[in-house]
Amino acid sequence: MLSLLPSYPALFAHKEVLSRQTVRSLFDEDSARFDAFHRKVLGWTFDFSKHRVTRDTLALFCVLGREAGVEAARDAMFRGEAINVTEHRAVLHTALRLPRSRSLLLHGTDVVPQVHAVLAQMEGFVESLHAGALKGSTGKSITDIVNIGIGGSDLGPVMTVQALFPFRHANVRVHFVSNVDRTQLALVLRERNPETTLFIIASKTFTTQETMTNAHSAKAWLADALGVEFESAKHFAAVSTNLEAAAAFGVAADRVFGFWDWVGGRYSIWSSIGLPLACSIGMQHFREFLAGAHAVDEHFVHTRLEDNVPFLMAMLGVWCVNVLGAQTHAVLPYDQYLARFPAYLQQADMESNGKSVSRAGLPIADYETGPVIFGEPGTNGQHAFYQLIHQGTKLVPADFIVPLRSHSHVPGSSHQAKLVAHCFAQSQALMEGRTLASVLTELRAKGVSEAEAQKLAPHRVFSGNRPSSMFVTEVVTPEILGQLIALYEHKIFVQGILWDTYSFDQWGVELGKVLAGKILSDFDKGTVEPSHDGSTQALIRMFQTQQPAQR
Ligand code: G6Q
Repeated sequence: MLSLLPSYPALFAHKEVLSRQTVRSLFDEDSARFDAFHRKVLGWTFDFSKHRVTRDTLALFCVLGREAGVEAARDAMFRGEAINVTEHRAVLHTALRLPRSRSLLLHGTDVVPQVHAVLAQMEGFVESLHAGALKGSTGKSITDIVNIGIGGSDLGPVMTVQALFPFRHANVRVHFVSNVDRTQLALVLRERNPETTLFIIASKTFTTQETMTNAHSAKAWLADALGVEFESAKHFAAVSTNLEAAAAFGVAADRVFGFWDWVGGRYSIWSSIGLPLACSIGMQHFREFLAGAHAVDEHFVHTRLEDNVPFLMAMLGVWCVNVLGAQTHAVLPYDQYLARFPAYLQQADMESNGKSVSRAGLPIADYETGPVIFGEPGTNGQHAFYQLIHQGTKLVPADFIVPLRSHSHVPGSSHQAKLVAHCFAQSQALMEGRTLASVLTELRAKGVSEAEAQKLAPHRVFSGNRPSSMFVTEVVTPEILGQLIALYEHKIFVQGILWDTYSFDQWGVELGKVLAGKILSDFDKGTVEPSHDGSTQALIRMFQTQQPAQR
């Protein structure tokens, strides 16, 4: 447990020492502060110099990481040990991005050839699609792919297809349906031509209620439009570990793309769950995406902790949450194409480390685990929730993510310069703040009366000293995006080690599913199970009064 590590108390003593200084004063004292507190990792520069840290803090981070056994835990994951203990599984999303020349034995079998066989199968499918050779049941080429999946079978594909939109293939459009709310399916289908639409049913288990409900509705939509005799096999593909269930649904064997139980849902974008992305950007780009992530794996495995970026990201998070008291963490991409990156990370991080029981099964009572992750693209967020980050009572550490070049730049346009200026300025403002004296000076200079200046000034003060990291790259490409996601994956992994949680299960999503089943059974039977609480019973009756219209 984190609180039992020998060096944990030293972090608090160190915080006291640091509290005599601000980050601004640390910059004033040390002209090389940026040099000491940034790292380059592949195509990214990670600047953490605006955090409340010194060289002593970094040394403590490394001591703590070694006491927690981060390196040994990392190596066990990469070796394929069953580190997902509560589900008795290995955690090998890193194997999905291994080059063909490598091997990795799991229970005596090399998984790398299996991984590359599925990649080859994906390649065949994607090439036929792009060539217009995939035909629907009326003989027309497929032009629109609709991915039906939820959670890990949706968020990665949605985020990456959007992030890499500039790399899309001209002949294909990719759409997503995840919610069991029929509105999402209806909105996607109203613009589609059934003759040229193919659905990918993406479900690791092929039993998820939302996904199967949408899949059956999609089949009914096709049958309505094309006649009940339409060739279903020409309009469906499936991505699943449950090959029998996919076949039973009517998906042709060569269009079922497998993956393995050692791939967690929220870590599955690298597997055939990435098929919608491959359909959008093509296999060459998809392989570059995998290569980007693999390069980060190599960095994570082979770099000493002092320079190991996922490790440093993780320890800065632990420092902010456990020592400085942060409850949240903002993810702020300054790239419209990365708009869904915060939502993607929300799942990756909060489903992994939103736990309150230690690996030994004991309650974690004396320290906090994963923070609330939230965010929106800049500059929009600046006009919405940044107020609280700058002047609220809470400490909100932030990650700014910014490519210097935009895919949408046109000569003479100032959009990108303004976007980047705002990004840099926000992290500067959070760190520097603004003193009462400087606000008063400005108000007086504007001719505001002394009484009015004294009244207004406190509202315009920024405390500053608020930590943020800056992730800078030249331009987002498949490889660069692969690197970014992998950096965060390994950060989450390291934090799970520090917090002593099992990061690769998600039992917290189960109870609601069970209770929904009971409520649905009440809806079906027209009864109200007396074991429900009074509120739930009343709510069930409210729906039942609407039922004739809603069933
Ligand atoms: C992710 C979770 C969860 C999962 C969905 C969809 O790590 O396991 O979000 O991805 O519940 O599950 P299926 O892919 O089995 O439909």
